[in-house]
Amino acid sequence: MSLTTNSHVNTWINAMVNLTQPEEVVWITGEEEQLEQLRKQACQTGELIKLNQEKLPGCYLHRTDPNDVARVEGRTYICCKKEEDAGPTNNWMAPMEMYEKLYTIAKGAMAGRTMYVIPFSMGKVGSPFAKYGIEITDSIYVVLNMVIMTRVGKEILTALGDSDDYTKGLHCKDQLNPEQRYIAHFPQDNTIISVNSGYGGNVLLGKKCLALRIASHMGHQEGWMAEHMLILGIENPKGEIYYVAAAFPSACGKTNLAMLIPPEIYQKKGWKVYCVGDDIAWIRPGEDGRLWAVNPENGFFGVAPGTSPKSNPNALASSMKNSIFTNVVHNLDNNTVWWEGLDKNPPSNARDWLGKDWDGTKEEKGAHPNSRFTAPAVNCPCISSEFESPKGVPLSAIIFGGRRAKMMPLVYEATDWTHGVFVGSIMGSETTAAATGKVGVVRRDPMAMLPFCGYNMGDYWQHWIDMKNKVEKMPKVFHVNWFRTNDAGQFIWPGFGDNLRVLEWILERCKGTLEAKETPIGYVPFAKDLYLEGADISFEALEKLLHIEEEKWKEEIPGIQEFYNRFGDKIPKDLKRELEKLENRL
Ligand code: OXD
Ligand code: MN
Repeated sequence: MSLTTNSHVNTWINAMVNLTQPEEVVWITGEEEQLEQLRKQACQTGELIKLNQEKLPGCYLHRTDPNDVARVEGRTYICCKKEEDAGPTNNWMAPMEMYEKLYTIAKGAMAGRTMYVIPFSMGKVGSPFAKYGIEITDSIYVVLNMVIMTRVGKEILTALGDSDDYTKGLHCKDQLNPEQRYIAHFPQDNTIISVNSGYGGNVLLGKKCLALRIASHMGHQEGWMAEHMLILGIENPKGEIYYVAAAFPSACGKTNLAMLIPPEIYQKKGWKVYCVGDDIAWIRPGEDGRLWAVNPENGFFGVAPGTSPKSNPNALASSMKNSIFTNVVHNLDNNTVWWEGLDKNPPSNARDWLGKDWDGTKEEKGAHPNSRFTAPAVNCPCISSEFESPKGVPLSAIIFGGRRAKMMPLVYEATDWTHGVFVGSIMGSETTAAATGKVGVVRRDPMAMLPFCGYNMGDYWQHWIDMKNKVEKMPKVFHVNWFRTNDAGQFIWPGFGDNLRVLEWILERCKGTLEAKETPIGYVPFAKDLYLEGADISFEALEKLLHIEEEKWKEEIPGIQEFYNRFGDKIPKDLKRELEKLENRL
């Protein structure tokens, strides 16, 4: 029976029931009793494995189909009426054509299965900035992940009332056929349809699909921004807290930066870091002339491999209760989990992410490189007191970053907002396992939004530029690169907690208390201004990391030009001008 009298919702649900023909329809109320029943059921069918409840209370393990382990950018579509509104970086199909294709796939796809109806909110329920959605799915795994990642339950329907202002999301696992897998967005209808996948980024429709692709379109219409950014608060020894947002491509350390532990010497002085979000920021002009950011999510969908007590103890602690692990190693000796980089002691009696016997001596990795933990944000030891604040936090700085082994300095600052938009637009990064495709090749990933911008990227850049007319005190814009390597292929910058040293410089620049070196690409720190005491890097190595290799930058220009040319008339004039200016300065 429906949980709401909202006729828009009921008409749509009925249509989807007629289409997919489920055996039963279950509305998710958000109540623990119902969720516990679903967990039990999923354990009976093998969809979930209940882990050691003493060591990992409330935790479960799931394995996806081996052909279904990452986001599928090649099969992700923006289906707006005009192709040019999707732009050259998105796959496009006309809405009617895509609906027809997907309704043919979804026809009868839930026969013999249960349809779960999940009312959810991105952002705090009742906040003027929250966006409501309803996801229909035939997967208990999706229900339980959505419960962690978003706010789920009856109260969303109460807050929605009779309104039709909600995102419709249909997800059918169907046969998990990769040839028939589609993640389709209909921004003009506020609708998402995802078929033939069970992998988080493709099926937790509140996350990439709503909170980035659909929300970026909404933000363009409504005068705000939906960004692929972490948000963190930094408290200095004076007790002042500053907030920054940072955009890095998938699997480039956003979760690590968002939960950073200050180096010991900083801790002693009283520095503290608070996590507001690790993946998505919704950013709006505030009444006080600043930009304010909220994290619309309620949990973390973090990459497991590499997460360790050393690299990110806060993420690890977050995943130690009420969490779901996907595609990691199952340690059979104590019914816990393991992944590469957790520690140096792989279990000797285990199953790998495929469910095959694994003893840690094999060359093949035990956990999939894109294996994940889904953990409630409230578990995070450094979660910000502002995490639930409906109005969010004011931003002092916006930081872009990529994974670049060569050329890109440790940090540089844009000369003004428009130059900052330029810096974001030319971001490049080596690809990772978060999406299917080749790993380690440099691709342009503007603002880390290449796979997530729900409209023409040229219009998106113009929207960024125009924000300066809406906001008096714009945050300063920076670019960082933690990933420069030496000739032996080792990282030069120690990274992790030591990144606070760079953040300190950034905050000083925001306050206007430090001079910086003017270079053709922007302002770069004088090496003496980065505090190195206690860091495992020499002054000379730091100088190298801050050196601008002008010849290499010149070589980048044709690639940027070529990338910009793809946008034709949509490329903002301001960005073309910034590119010319860069060329002239080099
Ligand atoms: C993610 C991603 O899962 O960016 O956050 O792929
Ligand atoms: Mn992400």
